[in-house]
Order: sequence, then C-alpha cells, then structure tokens
Amino acid sequence: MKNVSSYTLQATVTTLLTLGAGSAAAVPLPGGTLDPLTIPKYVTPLVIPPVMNKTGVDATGGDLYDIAVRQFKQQILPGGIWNSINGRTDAFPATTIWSYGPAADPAPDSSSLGGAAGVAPAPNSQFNYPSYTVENTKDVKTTVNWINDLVDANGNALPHLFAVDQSLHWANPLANCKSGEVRSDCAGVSAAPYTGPVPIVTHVHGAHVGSSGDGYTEAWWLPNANNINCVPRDANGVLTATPTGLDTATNTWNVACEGNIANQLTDNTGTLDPNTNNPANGGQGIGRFAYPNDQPSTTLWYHDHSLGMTRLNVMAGPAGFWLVRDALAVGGETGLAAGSVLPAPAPIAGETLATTNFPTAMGGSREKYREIPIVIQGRSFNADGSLFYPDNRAFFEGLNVAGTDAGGNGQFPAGSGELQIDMNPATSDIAPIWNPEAFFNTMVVNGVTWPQL
Ligand SMILES: [Cu+2]
Repeated sequence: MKNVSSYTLQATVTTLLTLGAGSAAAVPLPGGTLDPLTIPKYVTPLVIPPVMNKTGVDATGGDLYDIAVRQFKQQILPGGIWNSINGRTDAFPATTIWSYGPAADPAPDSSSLGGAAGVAPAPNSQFNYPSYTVENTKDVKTTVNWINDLVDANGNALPHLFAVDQSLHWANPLANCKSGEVRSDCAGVSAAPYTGPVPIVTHVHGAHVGSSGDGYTEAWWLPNANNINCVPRDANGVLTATPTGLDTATNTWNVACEGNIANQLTDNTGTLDPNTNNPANGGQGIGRFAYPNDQPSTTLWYHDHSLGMTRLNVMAGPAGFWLVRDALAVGGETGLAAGSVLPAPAPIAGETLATTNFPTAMGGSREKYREIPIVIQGRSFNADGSLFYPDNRAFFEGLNVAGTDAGGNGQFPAGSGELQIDMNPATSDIAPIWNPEAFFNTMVVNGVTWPQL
C-alpha cells in the first residue's frame, strides 16, 4: 500500500511538472485558427466608450431610447483604423460581431479614418462593441425600445454567428419540444445547429426593475424580418399551431415570433410590447422596457438574456455600460464612501468617438478623461478575423475530430471505440453542441485586443 501511494504521488508530481513545462512554453489554449501569439500587444489605444444618444424625452420627463441590436464588422484586432492612430501597418481583418446602437444611426463607416464601409469604430455611427454607455439619472425613468434588428440588407433574418444547440431548454422559435408539447421555451428534438432567426431579450444587470422590464429569459422576441411568418398565440398565450420551420422553397421561416410573454409579465413598471412594429404579420421586433432607476448611483451593464443561448448572444458582442448617476448628491454621487469623489471627468452626452478617443493633436480630448469604464473579455479568433466559439461537445472533451457516432451524429470518431456517446436529443441528455465550459486565448478590452492606456 505504501509503495502504491508513493508511486501515485510521484506520478502526480511528474504530471504537474509536465503541465508546468507546457505552460512555460506558452502554448495557447486551443481555439480558433488565429494564433494569439501573432497578435501584437499594447499597440492599440483602449477605446473610451462615448455616451449613447437618446431619442428624446417621454411625456413624463423620462429619458427615451430606441436601441437596436445589429450585425456589423469591427476592427477588434490591430489594423484598419488603428493604423491611422498608431502609425503601424498591421493587417488583421475586421471581425463580424453584433452590438447595440441608436436605431436611427446608419451602418458604421470608418473609411474616412483608414477603415472601411461597414466597419466600426466609426465616426458616423454609434454602433460599436462594446455598446456606447447609457447614462441614467437616479429616480428619472428611462424607457428603452429594444429592437431586434438582426436582419440582412434584404430584411431577411440573419442566422447566429455561432452554433446554437437546440437540445437545451432554450428560447425555441420552432417549439418542437422533446416533451411533445408545442412551447417556445423547451428542449428541442434536433442535434443539428439551429439556423433560424435569433431570439433576443435585453437585461440590465442589477437594475431595480419589475419583471415586465427585466429581460425575463423566456420573454424573447425575433426580428421584424421579411422572411418570417409568425404562428399566432391565443388569448392565453398558447401557440395556435405547430410551427413548420423553414420552407426551403421560399426561404421563409414559420415560427413562434416571441416567447411566452403574456403569462409572465404581470407588474406594471414597464410594458413589454413586442408587437409594435409589425402588425401585418403578427408583430415582432421590439420590446419596450421601463427602468425607474430608483437605486443609488452605480455601474451596471446591459446585455442579452435569451433562454438557453445567453452565452452565445453575449459572446457575439451586444453589451454595454448602464450608469446611474445622482445629480443631487453632495459631492456628486451616492454610494461612495464618505468624503470620496469620483475622479472625473467622464465622457458626456454629445461627445463623439473622436472626442473621447483622439488625442489633442488629432482634434480630440482623450487625455482629459479620468473616469473610464473598462470591460475585459476573453475571446478567440479565426485567421479571417471571425470570432471562434466551440461548435461541438468534442471540443470540451479534448477530441476535436470529425466523424459520426453509430447513430449518425457528429463529432466523435466513428467506429474507434472511443467515447461513443449518444448525443441524439431523442434518446440522450448529452448536449451535442453545448460545452460545460470554455476558455479563450485572447484578451479583449473595450472591444480591442490587448490595448494600451
Ligand atoms: Cu447579467
């Protein structure tokens, strides 16, 4: 017994030493096809997020916003617009992402700054990742029309950037439940990635708000897209037919266009109105949430919250700061330790991306800011600039190989005798795409890799 123990200990120590040697060699975490060691560090200026433009003021004096989530490109890796600022010649491609911005704004165009049409950061549009900051005043209501605008140039629904696992309990527009029910919040029956229109519901993390405006995970909605036909719900919120999904002949989706909203939103702090902008086909596209902001001044953030796919929607980009300030507090803000003040100045409404980010020599006032919100995120990239996210369970198991199991399902080596796991949702509860955890190999801060401040 003693010999076995000591052998086990020795083997463990040897393993740890081996792992340590591996770390010292700085082999990146497995991920996309872009080796993070090829990305130059600290050459890109940290982006100081400007303040989001509001649409106006509502009848009660509260702030009103129309905020859409859209797909566009952004120069997250070195190159493009950043070469104009740092004088380098980096040539990494822009990255396709999603994020929020004022619905009135056009697509980003940074061609005047060495970027390209369709690529953020851009001077003509507040669409940016992370999203511009929503500034709020304590006890002043903010109302936001959250618009799912994930459509292409023809107005047709965009698919997700990443592989969506339909076998989880998720915001399921196909309502094809493993349980046999016809519901829009259930585990589906297909092992294949979902390619239909993407559910969105926005949550302000930490906000004092009733359930109607809290971004309830099951209360999602689809974009108002040309190629979607909505299955109506009855007065009790029950779907009146089984969605038929994609009609390949017409490229049209017959789906549930929103989650089971009616039964879950019972308070009156806000109104959820997903039917605002498209009465012709049953309506979808907008959720109107109201936030009383009746809490001490604080740093919050807003992000997507859709059932069973929050990880994917947030990884795609849409998130930003939601600051609550107390204009009346002595010293500037509530919630601070007695006698302390925020360093200030912070970006304020009306200041542009150029103002907050260009140095004085280039016409901005970047040097003056002392309150700079920072969001640090892990990402991995492919060589074409696209974001990497694992699209199969084998990635987690460390077996990233092509093949099918005996049932014809993907990912594991056929006939190898290794890990012949049943991942068919009809007969298994092992998710074929979802990973229990994932780690990423590139640090992204305020929307750029390894920036400097
Ligand atoms: Cu959150």
